[in-house]
Amino acid sequence: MISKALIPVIALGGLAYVMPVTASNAAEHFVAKLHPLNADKIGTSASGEARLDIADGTLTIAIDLEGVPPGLMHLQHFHGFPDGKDAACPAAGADGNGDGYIDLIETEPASGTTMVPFHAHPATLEIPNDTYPVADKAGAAHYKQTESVSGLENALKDKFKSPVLALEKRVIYVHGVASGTNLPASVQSLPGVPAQVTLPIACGKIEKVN
Ligand SMILES: [Cu+2]
Repeated sequence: MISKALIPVIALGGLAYVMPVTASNAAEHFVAKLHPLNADKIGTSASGEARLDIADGTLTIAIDLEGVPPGLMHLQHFHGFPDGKDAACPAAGADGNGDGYIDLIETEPASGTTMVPFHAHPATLEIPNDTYPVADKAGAAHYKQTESVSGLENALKDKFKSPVLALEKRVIYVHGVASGTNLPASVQSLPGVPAQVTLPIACGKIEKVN
């Protein structure tokens, strides 16, 4: 039988292993409050929060959404400028062609380009993918994924010559309305991708928190 007198000794021994915490493995935390885009046009107001945490070389991303068009998959990414310019969500004036919609192409001057996808394999940087989250019938969607920071940085270096995550300089976008949604032909998208898939429905600036 183990004497109770031994327990404090064991506890102290454990403490000695936990003590040498250095700055290099301190966790970093980021949050993006996601605000609706095009809500007056699509008839639903999408909002939510993204949390990004970096610890021990791993990025953990969690995104919770409500009010998104229900029952369909929503593309979500961080967008930004590979040259390090600070990205922002679009102002109301971003609707350059005046059709009442802020489409994906019209977000580029403020927000830059699509960089990292939030689906099952972010470090692939593959934008077309069928593993983005699917909203439930009530318009809620939840996403949680981990990815290697070095894997992401290597991929960013290869694709954009920009080997840094620089999360505070990025914005998060959520996209997509039902495929049957009637959009004017003036709503621009990526080549070969229906505007319904890429229409921005929420955006939030990533900010560092303690
Ligand atoms: Cu995007």
